[in-house]
Amino acid sequence: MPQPPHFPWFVIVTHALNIFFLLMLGRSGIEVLSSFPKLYWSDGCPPGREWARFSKRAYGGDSRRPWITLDEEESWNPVVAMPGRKNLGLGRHWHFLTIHFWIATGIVYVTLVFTSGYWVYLVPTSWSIFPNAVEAIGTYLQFELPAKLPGEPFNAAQKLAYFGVVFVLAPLQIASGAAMSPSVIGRFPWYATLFGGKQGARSVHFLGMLAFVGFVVLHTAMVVIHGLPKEFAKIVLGSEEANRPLAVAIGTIGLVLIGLVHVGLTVFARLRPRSAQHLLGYVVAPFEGLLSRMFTSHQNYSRRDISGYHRVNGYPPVDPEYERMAADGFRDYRLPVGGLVENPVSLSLDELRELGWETQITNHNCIQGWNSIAEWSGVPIGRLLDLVKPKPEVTHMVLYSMDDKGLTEGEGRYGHFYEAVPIFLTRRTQSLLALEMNGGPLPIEHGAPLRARFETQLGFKMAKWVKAIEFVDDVSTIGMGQGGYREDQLYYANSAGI
Ligand SMILES: Nc1nc2c(c(=O)[nH]1)N[C@H]1C(S)=C(S)[C@@H](COP(=O)(O)O)O[C@H]1N2
Ligand SMILES: [Mo]
Repeated sequence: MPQPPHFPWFVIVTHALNIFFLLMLGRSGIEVLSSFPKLYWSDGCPPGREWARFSKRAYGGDSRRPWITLDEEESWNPVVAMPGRKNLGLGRHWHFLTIHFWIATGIVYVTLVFTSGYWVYLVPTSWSIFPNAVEAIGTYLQFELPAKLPGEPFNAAQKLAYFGVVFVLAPLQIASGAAMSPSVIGRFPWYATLFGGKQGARSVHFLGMLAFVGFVVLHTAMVVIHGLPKEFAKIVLGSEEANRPLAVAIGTIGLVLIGLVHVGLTVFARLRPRSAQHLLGYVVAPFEGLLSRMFTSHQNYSRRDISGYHRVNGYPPVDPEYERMAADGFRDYRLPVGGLVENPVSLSLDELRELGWETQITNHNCIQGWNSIAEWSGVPIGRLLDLVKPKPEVTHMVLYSMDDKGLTEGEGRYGHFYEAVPIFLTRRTQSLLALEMNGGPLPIEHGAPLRARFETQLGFKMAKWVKAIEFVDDVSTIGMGQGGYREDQLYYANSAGI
């Protein structure tokens, strides 16, 4: 086979795309981090045990006032974060949208690397690459340029660095990213343990991001050291001998365009968040929905795994009626279940218990990034469905909650919490209406007297303080019509499998 060109077209194109995608993944990833700017090595995120904290505020599990994890969110600048200023929902949308294209680009690149024979320039085939790379670095440190490997486009240090980025760092980011998805770790709990748990995966993912940043900084510095016009000629026009001023002009215009597109998309997301949510949702939602459909929860942690402290999200209801009910142990609480059903009912807690009882120890994944393991006991939702018999046209089960966010959350939010859950999730294993937690009655802050559990979904779907349940064939007339309170007010995705 003839030697492939040193800078073939596919390297030029995928390199340019990567500049755009990595910038997007980095910025949107930073947005995700801003919603819970703390990193842990152990699941449960024990308060005070973070190994890194990018926030001045520290909360303790022993705080007197109940505090919620939305209070831990930081507002970061849109220059760095995409789209910035506390928009986790859209940050995740941009991240997941970009992942589609970044992975597709990677597949095309790696396929062409191997089918074109380009791999010989990229994949070291001898251990001598290590001493040679050390020698090359030594040469750089003497302010000289090391020689290229014979007949190849790169010196040993470059070859090793590029190999590491393509075949170690990028796959590690993909693998650690997947280990944070509730549907993946709900179905394959062992997978997250490869990274030391979800928090380990989150920390590895962050360190991988830093490695990418480090690589980009060094790589850019090297372009300058090697001679920017020459390097641009190679990566823009494919050859050192190409017209260098032309290459610099095209390359510079390309970089400016990438910057302008980032600015444009950021401004769009900030000014028209609902349009951005919908537009991005077209691409992201099928992917999220597929994961939720493919995987059911098979979690079976042991009592030893239960987290010592379980974070809270959402302040409990503050109305006197709730406080009165709580004071007498919810004795006269009744759960109305209606909508498009054959047999509407209204059940007391004792009547609910008689429908069936299950206990499970599972991993709770908040969209913000923390997790916690707890034991939940209650009624399998399938039993409730057997009783009320939803009609065939039903698409969602809607859980209405007692907490009015306008009274507790601020930030311009208003209205009662609710979440609509696709009907296929309700008959899944480990889908519960929980009445107990860790062997005792459900505590007020965790949703007493009744909260939902969907163990492959993000936490925000698991409505607490459930007031009523309705089966519907259309969610567009409920709340702001986005399928849930967090979707309405925080632009979260409607499906919550990743
Ligand atoms: N009614 C109601 N349910 C809710 C919320 C809320 O604010 N109100 N927050 C949700 C979110 S974002 C999460 S992560 C979980 C947190 O459950 P926990 O407080 O028991 O840990 O509850 C979910 N259910
Ligand atoms: Mo959450």
